Amino acid sequence: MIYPIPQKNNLCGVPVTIKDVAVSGDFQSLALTVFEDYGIGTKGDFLVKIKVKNERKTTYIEELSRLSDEKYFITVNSDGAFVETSSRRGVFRAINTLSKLIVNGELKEGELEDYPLFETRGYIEGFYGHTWEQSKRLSVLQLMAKYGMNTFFYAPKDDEYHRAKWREFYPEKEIMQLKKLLEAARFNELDFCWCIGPGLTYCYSSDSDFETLINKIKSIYALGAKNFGLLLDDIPADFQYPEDAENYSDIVDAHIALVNKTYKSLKAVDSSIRLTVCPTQYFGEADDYYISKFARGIPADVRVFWTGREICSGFLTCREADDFIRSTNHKPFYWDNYPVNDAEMFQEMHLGAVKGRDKELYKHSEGLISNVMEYAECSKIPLMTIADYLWNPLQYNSEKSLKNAHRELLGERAEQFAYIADHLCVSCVSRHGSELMSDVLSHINFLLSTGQMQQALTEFSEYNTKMRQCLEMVSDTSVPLFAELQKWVKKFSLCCDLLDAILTVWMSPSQETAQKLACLLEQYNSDAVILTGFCLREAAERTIDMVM
Ligand code: LOG
Repeated sequence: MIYPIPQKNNLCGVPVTIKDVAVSGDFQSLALTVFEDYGIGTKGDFLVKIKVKNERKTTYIEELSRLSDEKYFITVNSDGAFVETSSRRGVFRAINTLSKLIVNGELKEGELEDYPLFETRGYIEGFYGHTWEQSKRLSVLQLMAKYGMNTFFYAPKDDEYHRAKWREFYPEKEIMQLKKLLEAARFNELDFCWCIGPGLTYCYSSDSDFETLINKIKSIYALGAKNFGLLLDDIPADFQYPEDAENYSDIVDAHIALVNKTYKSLKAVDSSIRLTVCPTQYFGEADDYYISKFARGIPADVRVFWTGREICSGFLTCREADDFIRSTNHKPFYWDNYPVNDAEMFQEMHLGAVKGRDKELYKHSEGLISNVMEYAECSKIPLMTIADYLWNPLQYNSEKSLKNAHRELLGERAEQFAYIADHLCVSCVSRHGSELMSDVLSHINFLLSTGQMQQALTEFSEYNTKMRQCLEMVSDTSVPLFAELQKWVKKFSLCCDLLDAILTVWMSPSQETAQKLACLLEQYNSDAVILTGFCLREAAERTIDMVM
């Protein structure tokens, strides 16, 4: 199985085994680069012919009643593959799919037709905390492109030129980095959207502030960006300057005026510029005063960010999206606060697959942008599942998608990694953690209750051994993903000690062994880092009670 799952995969004839391909037709050099990225040779005799057929660069998708530049067809027979699409983006998607099929040994004769269901699929560096290093940015961007995302929003709260010092222009070094990022996004067929958050100090009545804002945006436009975001989240809900209070009766009027002025100025610069805004009320009831007035007061083609019923929403539903559309005249553009783990969530690590987003949400929204964690390597895991969901939500399977993410990112280490990942998925999308441990412990408890002590001990020590092996693996900080996890690895080590102490009490029950277990449990519970809770505590307490 390849991910994201293609819409219509009828490549089910005779298997085709190839080591090397050759490329002819349109966008050859792009195709060669993609194949080479997957380690596929490009001097072989299996010919991949590419035809970009359409001047308008788009193809109609019946099911979605819209045009798309991402739809593609692949026809495979014994001596070659024929790719047909309407744009460079379509070629990029098709060659990624072909490469995955070749690498997995899943290429067969037949036909494949594919397109994404969500129109806008991406992620936003929009968290509070250390901004990502450039190399991490590039690495996440490439991976997400490989998995079919088409949008990247640049909005790190702690990039001071984005927010705190929004009036200041980027110094040369930062400008060069943004330029590189933009080029990488372009090569990888992601729309790059640069955002500004002036609201902490912006004076809505000041012509000079407005001019500065537009000039700042123009300085990024000069690098080639065409997508911009004006973010008014997490700013004072009241006026800061007396002149604003005099000129506007309400903050929402000031925000509407600002968006409209910005829109007009940017469209005058280049009519193809696209504007997205984040309102100050970006979650909650869709018919509240601010959000309905705000969105009704701005142009229809300005996208409006919305995080759902909550800041971090467990569920995003079609029904709530429809409420939003009715009250605002805009489809919600989801700023999905998963997997982000900043602010009050800083003790949690969000490695679980995305869940709780309706399968048909693509029909009721502009798209979805996922807000990531300060931890770039860790973010890749949930992001891969989000990319799968967004491409083909109807066939999305969270467990399989997560397994695939582990395999892609960890290779042979994936199976062992599952022992710690089990405890790192409590978040707004799932309150249930430690499912694997919970199953193991409850089975062991069953064995004990039915007098099968020896079997219980065997299974428990096997589990503990696996946990220890996993601990040893994730303690290797030369692996970037593991390096980011060290805060949780420390507690995981305590968890392993606790499991061993439980086992010790079983094997030699005494006041002494039980006392040691009680001490460890206290130490474990007083560590604020969030790892596994209930099932482990229960097992330890039950064991202590047995003796004391
Ligand atoms: C911020 C966001 C932050 C997130 C989670 C939005 C629109 N803005 O409450 O930057 O990462 O929550 O803490 C936010 O969500 N505000």
